[in-house]
Parts: sequence; structure tokens; C-alpha cells
Amino acid sequence: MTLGQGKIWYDGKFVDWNNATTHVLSHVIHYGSSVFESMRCYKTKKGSAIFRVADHVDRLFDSAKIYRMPLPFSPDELCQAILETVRVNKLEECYVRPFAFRGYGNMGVNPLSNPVHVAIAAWDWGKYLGDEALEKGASAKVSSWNKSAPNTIPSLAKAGGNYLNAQLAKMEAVQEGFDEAIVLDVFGYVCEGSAENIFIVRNGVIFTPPTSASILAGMTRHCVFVIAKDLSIRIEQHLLPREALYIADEIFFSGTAAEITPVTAVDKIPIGDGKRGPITTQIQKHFFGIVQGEIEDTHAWLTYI
Ligand code: PPE
Repeated sequence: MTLGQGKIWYDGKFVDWNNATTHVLSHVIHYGSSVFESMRCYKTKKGSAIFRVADHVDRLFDSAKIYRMPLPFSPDELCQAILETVRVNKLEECYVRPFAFRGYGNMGVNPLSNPVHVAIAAWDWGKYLGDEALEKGASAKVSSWNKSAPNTIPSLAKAGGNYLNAQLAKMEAVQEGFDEAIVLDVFGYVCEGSAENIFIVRNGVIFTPPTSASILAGMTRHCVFVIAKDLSIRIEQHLLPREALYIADEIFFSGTAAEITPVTAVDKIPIGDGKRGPITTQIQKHFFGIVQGEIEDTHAWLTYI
């Protein structure tokens, strides 16, 4: 990952990387008051293209709305600023992080009078779960931490504070030698990875938890539904008990950072034959085919920069 180079868009202007700073008493630092997005820009034969930029920006506005955080830019202005950030930094392929946060003003939990800042950074970010995971699969552990219960910390908002729970799950998993955590909800049903949605395959059908199961409504998750439909693979949303993981034929994660990553063992139990399965391979191939411009982008997911 290359951090530390180029320009960051900060409240409407480009500033040098090292000048994109904020006061230590900014509300966000003390109370986690930020919302963010992430998206990838892929290099295709027709040039670099950002994946689902407008949909990601819409989700940023949804997250901000949940937290009563008025964003001082329109969705279209932010989409243009995202494209411009990639252009200005002359990045052919990168990860883009637009975010908004409550800045310096008052101390105390009430954020309503603190200013809202918006920034966009872009950098090169390779394979999230390691170079080999896309082919060989990742190992996962069911976390001892649960996701926040409904009506506590809203999962459908992609807010900075959500990632305290994610950090606990991720640290536990990596310190015990696993690549990733799988987190259950307070009732014991499967939610998602620390930063990925999860799918299981059994008898040729793909299953994933519904958006009411304390998960983020992932953009890549939505792509999996569309791709499965295009490939005539049945896909259903169900509450999944923990043991559904162990007896799955295949499991995979989806996410902007993780893309489509097979999970080949959970709690050291091999999933299926312990290798990337055929349905995961099909979904993965189709996904990478579209983002790399090799399969026709019939759903208009790519915006060329
Ligand atoms: N669930 C969570 C909790 C999550 O953070 C992500 C994305 C997803 C599901 C998948 O959503 P989508 O990217 O829209 O398909 N996590 C982002 C942040 C990762 C990070 O380490 O930072 C990402 O994948 O970019």
C-alpha cells in the first residue's frame, strides 16, 4: 500500500498529502463521528474506471443522513471530485476513500454544532486478504465478538465508529493466525466479515444474510446478486446459523477491498474440499471480467475517468 503521496481533496480544494490534517480536538477523534466510503478504480483496456461511484456516493449520503450530518456538497459534486482526485494523482488503479467527519468546535457528545468536513484520498491498495487469497482462499474464525444489536449502532450506516467492533474481531482473528473474522449477531446468526459480506453455497444455491441481519448493505454484495442472476445461479437471503458455515460446500466474502475472496476454512474446518469452489470461481471470474473491462458492463457499473 502506498500512502503519503499526492494530493487529497479537502473541503473542495486539493491540498498536499501532508497538509490534510485536522485539530486533535475534532469531534471525530473523541466520539467516532465520521461516515465513509471506499471504491476501487480499475485499469481497463479503455482506460481507468471507477466502480459504482454514484452508488457509493449515495450510500455516503445515507450514512450521513442516519447521523444527521449535513454534507456541504451535492452527490454530483462529490462524484466529480472523486474522479478528479484519481486524475490529479495520475493513478491508473487505486482505492478511493471519500469521507465526512465532525470537526473542531465544541467538545461533548452532541455533534450538531460542529462543522462537517469532507475529504477524498486515493492510494494504491493491493489484495486485501493477501496476494494468494483470491485463488487459494482465506481462513476465517468465528469471532468471540458479536455485531452490535439492532437499534444500537446502525449497521446500514458506514460510520467510523462501527469499526471499533470490526477492529476487535479482526485483531482477535489475526493474532490467532486466521486471515479474517466472521462475526455473528447477538442472536448467533451469521452477519459478515470484519469488512466483507459473506455468502455460503450449498447444493448449488447461494445464501447470504438479509440486510436486516446487522450487516452493511455492500455494493459488491449487490453485484453478487446481479451476477448470480446473469449466470442463472439461484441466490437467496436467509438468516444463517453458525453451523451453516461448517457444512457449506463453498464460502466467499465480497467487498470493495476484498473483492470476491473464497473462504476455504472456518475455525480450522475445511469448507467443501478446502479449495476455491466452482460457483465462487464463476462469480469471481465474472466480477473481475466486468471490472477489468473484459466482460461487457451491461449494468453501467464503470465510470471512466
Ligand atoms: N461489511 C463491512 C462491515 C464493510 O466494512 C464492508 C466494506 C463490506 C461489508 C462490503 O461492502 P462493499 O465494499 O460496499 O461491497 N469495507 C470497506 C473498508 C475496508 C477497510 O479495511 O477499510 C472496503 O471493503 O473497502
